[in-house]
Amino acid sequence: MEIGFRWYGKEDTIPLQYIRQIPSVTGIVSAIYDIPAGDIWPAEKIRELRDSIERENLRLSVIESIPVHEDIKMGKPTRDRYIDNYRESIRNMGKAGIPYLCYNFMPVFDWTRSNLSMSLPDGSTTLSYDFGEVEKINLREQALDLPGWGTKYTKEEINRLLDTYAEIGEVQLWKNLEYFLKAVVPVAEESGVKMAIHPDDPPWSIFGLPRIITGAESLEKLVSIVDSPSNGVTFCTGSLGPNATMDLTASLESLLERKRVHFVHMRNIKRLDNGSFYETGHLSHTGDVDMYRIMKLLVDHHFEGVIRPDHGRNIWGETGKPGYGLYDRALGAMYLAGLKEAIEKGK
Ligand code: DNO
Repeated sequence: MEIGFRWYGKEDTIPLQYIRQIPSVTGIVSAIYDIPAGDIWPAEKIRELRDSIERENLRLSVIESIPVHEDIKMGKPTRDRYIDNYRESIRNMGKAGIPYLCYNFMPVFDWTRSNLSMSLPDGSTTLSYDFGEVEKINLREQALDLPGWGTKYTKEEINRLLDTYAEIGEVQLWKNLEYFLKAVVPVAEESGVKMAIHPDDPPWSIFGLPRIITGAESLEKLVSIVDSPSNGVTFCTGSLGPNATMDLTASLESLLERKRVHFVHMRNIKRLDNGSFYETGHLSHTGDVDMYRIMKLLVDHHFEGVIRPDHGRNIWGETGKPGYGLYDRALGAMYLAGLKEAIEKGK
């Protein structure tokens, strides 16, 4: 198991040199951010990214993410062209020797929060999700721009997307995912790349858009669609944690037994009433995710993939990209390394 750290490329305010100084971190999780969704990632650009990381004595372990073009998710006739491009990007990743690819299949919006700076009693701030508040948002009336979405839409575009996805619904979205996986997983396998879908965050439908990667059953269903080690999951404890009905450890164990977990996002959340939640520090007792049990399963199953501390709070006056400051994520990495050492040596 390798401990990785997400880095947003040269634009990131956190330099690789700082990440290198976090004891235990050897892997970098990154992406190329200036390629439009749907275009091919050229081999040369991937190599450049890889080499810039290796020059700092780190390694590019995971691509998070190559975005899946909306036409693929919607099953439009144009999808085949974008799927071909995706396959080519995977081949190029393989040639550069990058082993893991994290992606998601969330319609239109990636992770969603209602507050980016909720105050905690210790004076830190964190990301939170108020279920009622998000329910009240009418996207047809109100423009929104939240982090993680990467794309801005006009009112007309949003309306068109909402209408199209309302027709698609969950059943068809699964079919579109299946079509995509059947086309790309064999190429990933040939290329030595392991794909790892990221669960929907939060794990339920928002703004009337269908969302399907929401819990234990959907993860099992996903890995069964194409029976290949290249068709796996990113087990994100903070995305799945808000699903109060899910037994995270049972699900992780089953997927580890099937050897389909390639990447783990370690993040803790605290559930509130009615589906609301906020993100806590990484330590188990601050939230609802038992990080010790997650790490124990990874160690016991000789997990060979990559884990990374996920979103941190803003502490020590740090400002910056929501969830992706240096300090709290570095504390998270150390906590995870400590858990790992204790479990390994306690055996
Ligand atoms: C949020 C991240 C997600 C993730 C994508 C993967 O912090 O975990 O944005 O990168 O969903 O495709």
